[in-house]
Amino acid sequence: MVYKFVLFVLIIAPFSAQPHSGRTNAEGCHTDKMNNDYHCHNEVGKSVPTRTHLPPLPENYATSFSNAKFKAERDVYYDYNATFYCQCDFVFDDIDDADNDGNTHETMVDALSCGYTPRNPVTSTGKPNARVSRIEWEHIMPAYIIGGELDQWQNQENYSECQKPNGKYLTGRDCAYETVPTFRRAHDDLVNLAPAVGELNADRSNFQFSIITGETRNYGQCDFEVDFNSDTAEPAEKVRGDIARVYLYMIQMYGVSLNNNVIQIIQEWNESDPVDEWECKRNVRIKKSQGYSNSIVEKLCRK
Ligand SMILES: [Ca+2]
Ligand SMILES: [Ca+2]
Ligand SMILES: [Ca+2]
Repeated sequence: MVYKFVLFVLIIAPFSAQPHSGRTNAEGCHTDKMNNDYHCHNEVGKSVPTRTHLPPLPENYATSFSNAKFKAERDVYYDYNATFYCQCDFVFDDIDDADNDGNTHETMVDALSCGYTPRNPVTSTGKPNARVSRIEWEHIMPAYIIGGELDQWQNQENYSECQKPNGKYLTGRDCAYETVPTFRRAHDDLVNLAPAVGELNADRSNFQFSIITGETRNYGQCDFEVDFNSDTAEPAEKVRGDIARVYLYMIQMYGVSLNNNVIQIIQEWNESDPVDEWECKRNVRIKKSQGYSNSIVEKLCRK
């Protein structure tokens, strides 16, 4: 526990060091009424947001995951049609019916725009793989990493609220979503959602990000690797910082804990890929749409 706390201090302090006055309790912590935040101070007086209280739920926060996806499309990505990992062009509505299936209301990825070649163009049953041409809203930090350790996720049959009228139980993820408000908020947070090619979202699954030896190109020119042996994925250099800052935010906002190796990688990625215009713009739009956004990005964009 102490180790975890020290780690937290080391990670978060550089982004949030805002010394201020205020009476602290025996653990050096206090409630900051102005910011509606409970946090602690280390020995050099720097603010460390070991957050146990989230800000009040903003009025305009997503009311469900489908509402979050709707908000992401309408308020954030309406004029920025590039997928997160591969920067493939896409449209939200395939009005030209590029795949000739009669559906003009589906998302459509322009594979040629980014040199993407699907790893699995057909499914195991021999049908065209629908996930290669559509975008899906990727949880940059997978839902499993956010809430997979919750008892509601692991042992949903202990929760009567998670029993359906037919006697069966919700999946662990759905049970956590229905019964743990903090998880629900984290799950629907627009900061953590980005449009990705469906196949990449599927392949990445809930794998942790890491550096993978070599540069295997399983997706054509798209610089994205998935190692199914070590359950890890390696994103392109230009999105590593974006990912890192989402991770740092998820730790700070929702108290997600990660192992030391991952922390080290995200710290490096935060340095090697600094914020750019789009990342800043995205963050401003998210704040407007859901009431709050990534304060780490906000500060870096002000510099
Ligand atoms: Ca179509
Ligand atoms: Ca790579
Ligand atoms: Ca970047």
